[in-house]
Amino acid sequence: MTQSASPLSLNPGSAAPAGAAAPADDAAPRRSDFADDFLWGCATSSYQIEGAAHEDGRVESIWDRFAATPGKIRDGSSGAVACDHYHRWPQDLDIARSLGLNAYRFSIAWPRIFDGVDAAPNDKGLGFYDRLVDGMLERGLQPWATLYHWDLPQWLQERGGWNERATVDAFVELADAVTRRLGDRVKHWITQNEPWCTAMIGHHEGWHAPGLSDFKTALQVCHHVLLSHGKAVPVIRANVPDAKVGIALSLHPVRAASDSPEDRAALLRHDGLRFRWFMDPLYGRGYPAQTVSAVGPAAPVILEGDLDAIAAPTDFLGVNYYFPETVAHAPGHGPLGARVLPPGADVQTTAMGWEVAPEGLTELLRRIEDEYRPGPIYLTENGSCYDDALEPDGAIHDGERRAYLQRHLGALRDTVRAGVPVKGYFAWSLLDNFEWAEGYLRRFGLVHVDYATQQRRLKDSARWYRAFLHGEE
Ligand code: GCO
Repeated sequence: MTQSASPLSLNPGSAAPAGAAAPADDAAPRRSDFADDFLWGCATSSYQIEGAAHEDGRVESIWDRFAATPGKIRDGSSGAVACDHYHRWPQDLDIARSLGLNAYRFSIAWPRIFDGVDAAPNDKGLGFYDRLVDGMLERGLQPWATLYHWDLPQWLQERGGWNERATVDAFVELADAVTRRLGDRVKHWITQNEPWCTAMIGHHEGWHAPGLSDFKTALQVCHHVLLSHGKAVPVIRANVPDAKVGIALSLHPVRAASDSPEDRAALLRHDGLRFRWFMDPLYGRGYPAQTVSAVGPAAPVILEGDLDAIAAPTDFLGVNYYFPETVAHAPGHGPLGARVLPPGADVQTTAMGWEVAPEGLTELLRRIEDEYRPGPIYLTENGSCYDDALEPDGAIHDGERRAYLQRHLGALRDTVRAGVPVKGYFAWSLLDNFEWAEGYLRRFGLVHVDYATQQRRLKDSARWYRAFLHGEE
């Protein structure tokens, strides 16, 4: 399949491009290329690493239920044990420190905090995060807490889940309880992780929990997830006056499959739903009008005040970047007759089949800066999956992951030099973990996990990141 590399200028009337003249630099990135206060982290999420599914009052999540449904997880597994991080967190944080990280992104498991029976939060659940946060601070890791990384309590799903407005209120209660407890120590808060995935993969494509396949529901869910973000922002600020609050979006740079008018029109339709449906309302522009009319009766119910709430000013934008998307006109495909093409045979890909495109990171971040000026930007996830081989001597020679990391940090350096205010980078992920519908078949970690023994081993990529962070690369 032929793919044109022609990125689309989607908003020609916007502000002048950031540092349009800055050239890409072929030299390997060095830590000293970045500001002294640049944040260097790894990212994780609760369901993917914690395990301890029944401990200390944790109740069932939609991912426990989904994983227990035959055929949903490729290897039939679940996050019930995962990396057993619930018990092994001191060792995991020791590893993070030994790499030279100065920040650590984690998420709060909602089913540990509210069980649907007691109105009061579960003290034992909060106690776990208390200890975890203290552990980070003792090791010089700045805690970055995500309030929702997809593990909705099943009891809320049974009341309609994110399709119901009441779940927005429940999320605000979660935000309130967690920030009251941790806010004296945690100053960086991410409300929602990747609303696209919650809404569209969980409720339209159906291959993530709760596994529904209804476009209208997905758009209503999306609205409620964005609303929950906006409504939580002032609550977090009230509890933590010096908080920095933001959201993490999964975004892709987009290109048309060809310069044909049909493919370019398909790209605009796709972009309206995949990118602007999130960025526009978050930055005060409401949902993009053309996309609203394109989705017709599937458009969400929006109550008075919702759009103002969603546009609550934030302190940073979190961007999760993995790969670019190439879009073709495809009548009858998806809700808008547009299709994301698989990468061509001549393109380098990861074991997920995702295109490796460090320059796409620069393109994406420059677009965000040019069109929205969101303030400080953090790369809250970026990483790669490869089929790692554990050598008899315990080594894992993941040269491709190492190159992916190195090349993306090079692109990040170029992006910062071009004037985009990126202030930190979180590699996905510290550990191999439960990769959702792919179970344990996919490894994204810098650190290898042997699931039979729970032994952790640094891969070559982790050793490279450590050397980079210690200024030895
Ligand atoms: C995300 C996902 C991560 C995935 C990673 C690789 O936030 O993008 O939540 O949990 O594991 O993206 O697919």
